[in-house]
Amino acid sequence: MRTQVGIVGAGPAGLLLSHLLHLSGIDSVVIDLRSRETIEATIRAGVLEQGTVKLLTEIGAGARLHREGFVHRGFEIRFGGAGHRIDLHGLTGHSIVVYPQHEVLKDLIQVRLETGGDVRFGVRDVAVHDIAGPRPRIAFTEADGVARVLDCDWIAGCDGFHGICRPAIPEAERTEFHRIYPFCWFGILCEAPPSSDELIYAAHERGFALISTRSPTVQRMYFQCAPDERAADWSEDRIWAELQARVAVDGMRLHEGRIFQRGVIAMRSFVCEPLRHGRLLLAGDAAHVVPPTGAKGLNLAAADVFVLARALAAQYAAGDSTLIDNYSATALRRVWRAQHFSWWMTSMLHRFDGATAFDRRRQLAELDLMTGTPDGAKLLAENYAGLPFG
Ligand code: RFL
Ligand code: PHB
Repeated sequence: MRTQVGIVGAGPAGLLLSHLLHLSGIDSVVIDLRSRETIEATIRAGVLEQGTVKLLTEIGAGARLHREGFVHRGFEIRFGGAGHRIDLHGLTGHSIVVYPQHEVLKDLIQVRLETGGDVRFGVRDVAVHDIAGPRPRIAFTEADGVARVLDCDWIAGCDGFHGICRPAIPEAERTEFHRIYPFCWFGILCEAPPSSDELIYAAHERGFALISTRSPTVQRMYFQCAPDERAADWSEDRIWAELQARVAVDGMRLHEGRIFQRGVIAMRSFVCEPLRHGRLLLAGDAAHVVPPTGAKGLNLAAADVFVLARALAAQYAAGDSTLIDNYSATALRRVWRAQHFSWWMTSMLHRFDGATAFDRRRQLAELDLMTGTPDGAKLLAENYAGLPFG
């Protein structure tokens, strides 16, 4: 088998890259360990930046997102017993759209298959070979048991944080930057009407909480928990008591309902540099991870592959390698800005064990600066709505 770009991973990065390449006349094959059904049912991100929405719209994958997604022109930060609205649209001219990642994936898989895309789900034994030379290969076993070798010009490692592409780069050729946070998020989905028209990020003495949404009848909520917390140990009453306590202002109560999905989510910051080794190009979570507080992970994956697709198109169309040679540096600049923002939101909004009374007062002063001054709010809004792509 042969293709121009072999793509490992059918998450947001891999599928979006494959379609962007197709629109530039470049062939690709996408392979993924998971089945299509599993990919389309896994609950992850919820917030799309304006740049991601624009890109999905331009490539013909935005129709349902515009019909079913919720446009939010602002969000709220709660602390010190009061709510503070960040007027995203007023401050930046941009909004965000709340539309779940698995719905984005359904839309991308559909457009990719409708336009003749080659996406192979449920493969196993994936390995990449000869990545430093001119003819890299991907070996894998198809879902039906047939062993394959895919010859490529380039391999895109879009296989997420636990994938095999990044570790295929010799250790001496990459540098990894890590931060693990001393807490996790307890995430739930529940059957209830929305409690608020906009997302609520709450910094409470008991810890952080986030109120998000999925549909008029399903809500997504999170609260900061200990790293060793076990989701099964919590009764529904205890979960609701914790959420209600953390978001309480002026007698406002969350609408409660049956909790039908729950899980504990690790919080980490991670970057691998550079994003290229020979003919292997990393994008998305394979190369970097952010804590979910800034809602940046999926959006960063989209920004990476936007830059990467443009670079590969210049290489194929005109033999111009300038953009591909600069891919890592170009993408990493935005990656580090998003790393900073995600770390900053996390530091500002969470309770840290061992924090002193001074630390807590300083945190409140920072929240006051960011929500209570026009310059602070604008900085927050610009970063949350998303930096330009490319
Ligand atoms: P993915 O989505 O992890 O996809 C990687 C794919 O590669 C496959 N794979 C392999 N395939 C072949 N061979 C192998 N050896 C393979 N190993 C792995 C996997 O099966 C998978 O299908 O990476 P990608 O495409 O880079 O996309 C990244 C995003 O998924 C991630 O950053 C976001 O979900 C992060 N995130 C959020 N991002 C946002 O922009 N906004 C949000 O509001 C937001 N909220 C979140 C989040 C992530 C969360 N969790 C669960 C970590 C909220 C949560 C709770
Ligand atoms: C979500 O809706 O899942 C969500 C929203 C905002 C975040 C993280 C997750 O910052």
